[in-house]
Amino acid sequence: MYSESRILCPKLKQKVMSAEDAAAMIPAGSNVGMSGFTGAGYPKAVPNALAERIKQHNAGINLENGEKPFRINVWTGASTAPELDGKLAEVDGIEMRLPFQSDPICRERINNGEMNYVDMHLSEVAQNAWSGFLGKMNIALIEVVGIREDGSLIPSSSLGNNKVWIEQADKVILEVNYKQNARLEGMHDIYYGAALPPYRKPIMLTEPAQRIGEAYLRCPSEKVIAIVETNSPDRNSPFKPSDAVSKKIAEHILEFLDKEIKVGRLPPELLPLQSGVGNIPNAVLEALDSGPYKNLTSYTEVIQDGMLQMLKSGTLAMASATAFSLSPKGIEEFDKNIEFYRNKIILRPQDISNHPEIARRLGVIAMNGLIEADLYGNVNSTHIMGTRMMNGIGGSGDFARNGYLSIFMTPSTAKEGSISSIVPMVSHVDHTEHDVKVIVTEQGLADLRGLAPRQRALEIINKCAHPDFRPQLLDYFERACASGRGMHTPHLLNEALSWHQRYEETGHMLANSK
Ligand code: 0RQ
Repeated sequence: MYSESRILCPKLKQKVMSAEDAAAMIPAGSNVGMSGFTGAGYPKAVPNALAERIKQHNAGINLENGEKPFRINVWTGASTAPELDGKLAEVDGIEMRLPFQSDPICRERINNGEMNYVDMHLSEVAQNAWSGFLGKMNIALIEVVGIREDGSLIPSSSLGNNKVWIEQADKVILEVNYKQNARLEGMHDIYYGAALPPYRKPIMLTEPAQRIGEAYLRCPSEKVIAIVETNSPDRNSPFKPSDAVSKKIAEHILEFLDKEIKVGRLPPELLPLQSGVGNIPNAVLEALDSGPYKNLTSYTEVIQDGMLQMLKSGTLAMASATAFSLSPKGIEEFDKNIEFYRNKIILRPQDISNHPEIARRLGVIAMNGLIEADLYGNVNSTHIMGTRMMNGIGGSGDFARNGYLSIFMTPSTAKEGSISSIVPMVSHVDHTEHDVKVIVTEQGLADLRGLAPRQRALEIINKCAHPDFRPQLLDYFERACASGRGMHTPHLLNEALSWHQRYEETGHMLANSK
């Protein structure tokens, strides 16, 4: 099929088969651990074939006779792509999904109550699987770049939880993707020293550039039941060019970092950067790249286009992550110049890329998006109007709580100005006031460090809220303070969530909107 085989292990060569035959080996009700993290390194053929099998099976069953629909539980590293999450969700083939997704069809099923979703800190998935909290893993379905003579695996464009899935699963199905660049070989660093308490030792990683593990995934050949050869690219959408709002947010962050350097709280090369995915984080990276910085490092989850650009210009000396999350243009750039990037990027398992101990030791500067923040600095990153799941907490909590600086950023309004991102009380909490150090909107930056709750409220209203919503926020705050109830964190309990209620009833959060 291909001019040069990437399956060098003679024993495993005999296991090559079609995606349909491999999918037929996955029983209904299985817990399947799949590779994939932010649209990189996910299996591309078997999930599709499995979705087709599920569709046919479910069309032929009689629910009234007690026949059960064919569904599986899908565990991954993080989000995948339409070929995996989208296809399986379309045929209603997912019973339970963890730990992170961003697929529109999955989202709809989750919010309609048709799919269970366990939204977890990404650093904790491996430990939870090891401990047995998640149940028994039946099958690991992993994309790799190639299989070496000794049966070890060359990982693909993401590592995620692949090490743990292979260790935990009874059986392994591999997809060897010829489209992935063969020169990814050697870019991974897989730590094999992790253990459960009480046998856990410190993970001695003291600099982002340090290697503490192995370049290949160990995989007992006898576990491998099928190998499918594929030739498809990772699918990610292009980034939107920075708009005025994201540029303004980036400007505020740069000004803040400059000030921190001037007063000696940050070194000139900053501290290792963690950056969430999306257009605003990418705009911040672009802005950093046009600043005076040199030799920065990153200790993050995902390498996006902005980081490639920073590596190229020398702004960034190296980047540690668990996955790529590149636009089609970014993939082209990476493939073209892979020799340049290969020794500047290290991909690690996500329990190491997001490890709380390491994030705290390195003093990461965490920069993530939010959906809404409240007057006191609590942040909701996941739930629209308190009930509807957007994506999930992902790695934001791993870095926000353990980083040296935890910055959250958002436009000050959503949905054409009808929603304020700053509300009296968040309708769901992902990051508590104790973990959130800085909030930034295009209006300005609120530095919450060392402030008591009422001081934080004024800082957030005055610096971050959109002017249309500022008077209504101040009015709420002042009446809460005057209410004679607790003055530490003043609230009017019968009004705290009234902005959300009003939006759902009238389509606007302002009390007197037309
Ligand atoms: O919806 O496109 O339909 O208009 O939410 O909002 O402003 O485009 O921002 O794409 O950066 O996402 C928090 C979701 C922000 C993301 C979140 C609507 C808004 C739009 C998206 P439309 P934006 P972003 C590393 C770190 C958690 C995971 C994480 C996220 C859509 O950053 O998933 O940080 N974070 N991981 O209109 C109603 C509001 C709203 C709102 C925004 N208050 N009410 N709708 N929207 N605010 C990566 C990993 O962990 C893998």
